[in-house]
Amino acid sequence: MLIGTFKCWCNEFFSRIHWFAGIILLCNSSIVLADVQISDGWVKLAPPGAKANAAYLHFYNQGQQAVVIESISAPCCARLMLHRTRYENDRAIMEHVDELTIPAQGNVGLVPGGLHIMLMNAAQPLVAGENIEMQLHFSSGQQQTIYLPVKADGP
Ligand SMILES: [Cu+2]
Repeated sequence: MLIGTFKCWCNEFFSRIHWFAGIILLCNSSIVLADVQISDGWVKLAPPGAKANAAYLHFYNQGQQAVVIESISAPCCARLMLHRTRYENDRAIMEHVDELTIPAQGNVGLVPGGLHIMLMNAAQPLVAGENIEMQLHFSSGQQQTIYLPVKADGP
């Protein structure tokens, strides 16, 4: 009788463990994006009247699989684009970039003069000191919200 009770308790205990394990697994699947760490993010305050602001940040993918950002959006602005600045005869040319791949355990830096995010047609002029909310849209279908401060000069 005692053994039977113990067994029963034991079974319940283990089924609870399974249940917890299930929750941890569920959590893990949503942590996939937390594999991407963001640092040194900032939005450069454009001169008054400018229709676009550039944003810079650093991605580090600590996961074992490459991560692809397909698009970026922000409530502040009609459209966000990924750009790469390239120099031709001392002239800076901005090219549209379709998607951004962050290799497994790799870094991608968006910096002045290189890759950057372009925030087009802000509904209100951006103000130094405010934080701009952006959504990163990954090829996995997941999203990550980030906040980047607006600054007049550097990060
Ligand atoms: Cu640009």
